[in-house]
Amino acid sequence: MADNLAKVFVYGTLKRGQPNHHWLSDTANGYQKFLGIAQTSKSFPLVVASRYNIPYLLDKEGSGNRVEGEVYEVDEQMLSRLDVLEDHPKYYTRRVEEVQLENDSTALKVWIYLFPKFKPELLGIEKPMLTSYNNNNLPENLKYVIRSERIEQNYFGDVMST
Ligand code: PCA
Repeated sequence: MADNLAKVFVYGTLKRGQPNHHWLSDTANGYQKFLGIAQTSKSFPLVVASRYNIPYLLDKEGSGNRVEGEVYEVDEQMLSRLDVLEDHPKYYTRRVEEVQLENDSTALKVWIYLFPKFKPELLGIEKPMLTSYNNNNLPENLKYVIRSERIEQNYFGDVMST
């Protein structure tokens, strides 16, 4: 593979069995290879928020939990496709953080999509901070709504501070 390869850690809808995994598995988007399950070295709040029940890793280091996710090796084309999905850098911000692979606890520096511009309400007591996201196990009222089923596209005000 002549192309530059990068590592990305996904913790939300991009994981296997989750609603946006097809972005990663679609070979038209580029190359990807699963490297393993990992945990963030630092803790961050992982919450489900907005009227469409989107998972966000809030950029508030030290709160929440060490979060579980999956590490993939990707090429530049795939990474730029994921940037489109996550609307980096306007919405999520892609940044390098350290994670530890589950099997051999190797520390890796990986790309991760954090959510920096969050409303303080997202840290409210009524919002559980998850350790691992799984849309299939969430109650009906917290299930992810895919883009094609969204009525109102302009929902950023639910979650982003201005
Ligand atoms: N997709 C990205 C960020 C949040 C989301 O739903 C991910 O799975 O890591």
